Amino acid sequence: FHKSKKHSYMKYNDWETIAKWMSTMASKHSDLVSQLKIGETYEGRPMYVLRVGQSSPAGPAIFMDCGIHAREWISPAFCQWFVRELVSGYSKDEETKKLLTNLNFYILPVLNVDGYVHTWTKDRMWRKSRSPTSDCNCFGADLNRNFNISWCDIGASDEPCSEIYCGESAQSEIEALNVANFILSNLKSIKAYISIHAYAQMILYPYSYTYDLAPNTKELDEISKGAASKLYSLYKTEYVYGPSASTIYPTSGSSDDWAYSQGIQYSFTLELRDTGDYGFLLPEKQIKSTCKETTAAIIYIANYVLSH
Ligand code: ING
Ligand code: ZN
Repeated sequence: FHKSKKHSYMKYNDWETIAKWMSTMASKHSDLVSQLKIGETYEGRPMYVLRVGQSSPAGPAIFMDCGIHAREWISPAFCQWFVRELVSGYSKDEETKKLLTNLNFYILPVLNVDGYVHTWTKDRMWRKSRSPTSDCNCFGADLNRNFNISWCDIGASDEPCSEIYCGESAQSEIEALNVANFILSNLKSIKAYISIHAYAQMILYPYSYTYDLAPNTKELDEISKGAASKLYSLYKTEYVYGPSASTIYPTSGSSDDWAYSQGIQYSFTLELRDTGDYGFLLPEKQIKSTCKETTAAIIYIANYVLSH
C-alpha cells in the first residue's frame, strides 16, 4: 500500500499521478474526454491517449505526443495543461468550443513511460527507452531515432550506449511501434502531428533526415511564423522556426518525418523553454507561463488545420 501524490498542473507529476489524472479526466468529463489504451511499454506499463473532442471518431483530428524523451519534464506537464485548457475552454470560450465541436485531439501525455519513471527514480537525465540492448551494460534506444524513416542514417548511432542509439531495427521499440500503429489506424482522420520536446525554443517541421525542403515548406513556414508570433505575444518568449535539419540538426528516424511520410502534411516538433539556463531542469515556477504560451501556439496551429 502506498498513497499516490496529489496532481497539480503547476508541478511536475510522477507517472502514477499522471495515470490517475488521466482516468479522472475521462470519467469526470466523459462527454468530451475518453481514454484509449494504445499498448504497453517494454516494462509493461500502459500507454494511454486521451481523445478530447465532440466530433465523431471519424472527423478530423490532431495527434500530439509529449514525453518521447524522458528527461524533458516540461513536455508531459504541457500535455496535461493543454487537456485542462481544452476541457475548461469548452464551456467558457467560443474558440475552444468551435475547435472541439469540429475536431478531435489525440493527446499522448507520456510516450516514453518507462524512461519517465526512470528519471523520477534513478537518473534525472535519462533520455531513451528502457529496453535491453546487445550491450548488457546499456539500455534503451532513442525513440526519436527509431521510427521507420531513413532509419539509422544521419544523426543517429548504431552504438547501444549512445544517447542517440537508433535501436535494433526500425520501430524495434514497442513504444514507437505502438504510436506508429495508432497513427496508422487513424490515418484518415489525423490531419496534423505535433511532438513536444524541450529545450531550445523552436518550432520545427520536416525534413530532419535531409536538407532537401519538404513540398509544402512555404505553408509550414507560414504556420510556424504565426504560431511563434502568438506564443511571443504572451511573455515575449522568442522562438525560432524552420526545417529541423538546418534549424537544429539533421537526424533520421524521427517521429515528425515519419508522420509526414505517411501523408500527414502538418507535422511539427516544438522545443519548449528554455535555451539552456536551466535546460531540462526548468523550474516549476515556469510551468504556468510556458504552458500558457505554448497553448497559444498549438491553438493557432489547430485553427489553421481546421480551416484548411
Ligand atoms: N531534440 C530533438 C531530438 O530528437 C529533433 C530534435 C526535432 C530531431 C525534430 C528531429 C526532429 O534530438 C531534443 N531536445 O530531443
Ligand atoms: Zn527531446
